[in-house]
Amino acid sequence: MNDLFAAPHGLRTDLAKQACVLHGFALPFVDALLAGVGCVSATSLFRHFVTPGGHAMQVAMTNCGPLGWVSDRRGYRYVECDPLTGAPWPAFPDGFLALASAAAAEAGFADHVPDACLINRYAPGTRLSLHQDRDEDDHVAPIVSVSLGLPATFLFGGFARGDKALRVPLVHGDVVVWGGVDRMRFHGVLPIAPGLHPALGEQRINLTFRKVH
Ligand code: MD3
Ligand code: FE
Repeated sequence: MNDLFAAPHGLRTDLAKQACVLHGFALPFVDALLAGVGCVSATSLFRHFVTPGGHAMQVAMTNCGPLGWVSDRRGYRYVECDPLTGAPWPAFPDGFLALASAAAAEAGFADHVPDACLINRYAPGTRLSLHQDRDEDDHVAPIVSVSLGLPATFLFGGFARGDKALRVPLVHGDVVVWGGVDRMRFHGVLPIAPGLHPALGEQRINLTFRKVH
């Protein structure tokens, strides 16, 4: 969608040696991505996982692809089946893998084939506190993150929780790719500001493509 919330396509911002923002890279894929999120979430509903500490997460989540990330009182892990349906997670919808590998290649990671896509949904006021993604076996393979809907401010941190974090504004259609030496950086999302996105309304959707095994 060509609107004021979107970034110009083609620009790139390097955040670190092996982390960058590909501004507007997902714009040509947006219709397919939104249709895919609709299909996936009709089968495997968005839900608020409970953390091992017993708190419901603010971000609502679902998954598609061979593996999905889940959390409960027993911990965080990747599983083949949705605990709500008992069935395998929905397959990657059309366009998902093509976008993920094209973005990874553009960022310098050739032949990236993810086996999981975590879909996060943020309402205004929702935040994601600083964390590392360490539940995957592969701590070097890139993660491709696609932002849709309301804008967000990312926190791009260092390798210790207390390291100073860069604030990175992200808008509808932006893709962030990070891997290699930057794969284990702490990161998070500041509370989403209230707003109404023309295509998505009062929400931000983030897709993260990962290689688990
Ligand atoms: C990682 N999601 O699901 S991805 C997650 O927007 C997660 O929903 C966020 O973190 C979201 O685990 C962030 C984008 C991102 C951006 C910059 C990073 C991840 C990063 C810098 C270093 C490491
Ligand atoms: Fe993360």
